[in-house]
Amino acid sequence: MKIAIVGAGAMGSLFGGLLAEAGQDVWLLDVWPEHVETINRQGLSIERQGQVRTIKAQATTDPGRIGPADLVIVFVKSTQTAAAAVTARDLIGEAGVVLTLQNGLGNADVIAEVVDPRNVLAGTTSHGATLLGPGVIRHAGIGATVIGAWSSRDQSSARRAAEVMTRAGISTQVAEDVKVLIWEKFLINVGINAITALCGVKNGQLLDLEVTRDLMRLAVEEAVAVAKAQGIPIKDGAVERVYQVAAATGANRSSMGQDVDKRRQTEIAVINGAVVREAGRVGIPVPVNRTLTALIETLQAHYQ
Ligand code: KPL
Repeated sequence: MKIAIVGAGAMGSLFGGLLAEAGQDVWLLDVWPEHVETINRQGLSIERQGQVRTIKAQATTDPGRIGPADLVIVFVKSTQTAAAAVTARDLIGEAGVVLTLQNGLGNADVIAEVVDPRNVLAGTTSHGATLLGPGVIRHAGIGATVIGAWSSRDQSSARRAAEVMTRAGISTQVAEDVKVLIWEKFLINVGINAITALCGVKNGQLLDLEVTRDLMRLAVEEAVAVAKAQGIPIKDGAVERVYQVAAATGANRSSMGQDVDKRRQTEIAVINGAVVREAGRVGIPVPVNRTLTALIETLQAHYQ
């Protein structure tokens, strides 16, 4: 299968690298020339539990070099989704499909404004990865990946993609209703990302103090109330699940924490900012998410 990864940061490089290692025809597309050149010159190095292996892969900064792809996986930061959707549409031609595995709410809708919605797949992944430098990533954690058709009932493309990903060691299931799954992953990011970014701590440190656990709980409970008001059937125990993920990824700095550390624009608009937006539609007050959003927006507007 010919696969293009749009956004070869940590997660894009991980998925692209594993798919290339399994023999798929993979192209990594990224805007960082040094990363692209290093991958083309010496391969993509993946560190996992102290062992490093190097995978031969093709990378480019120019989508025009790739040609029609059967599957395009979008892994850009959500601030870049609209532009990535146009690139993805041009890459799939008539027959391909676009899969988003990005964090946050709204990415699939943004892609489906540009790509025929019947050709859009969406999902979540719990793999963890960190970009260590040009051409080098760390595979920090293995977790489930679940995908499905975004707005069609035909799951055949999702099944084909899941099969190829599973053969590459990315164990992937197909789900009928990916919207609920995306909300469930979203709740994890609502409870963890902004607070770690603002406090300069790792995910696990959020659990050290009752006052921090309370703040996480309040942010997540607001988001659950919004989901329920929109008819999204969130299972009981959402706050406990967020605590469990914080513990399981305890040594990680969240993606928003890494963004703030590197003075990059964050995904606040599709995480706590999305809670504020969605809450406005159903008339629910969400002061904790509003405050977290305002603090991150202020912080990122004043990077030196
Ligand atoms: O998805 C994540 C992120 O950092 O964006 C979690 C699950 C919180 C892991 O760090």
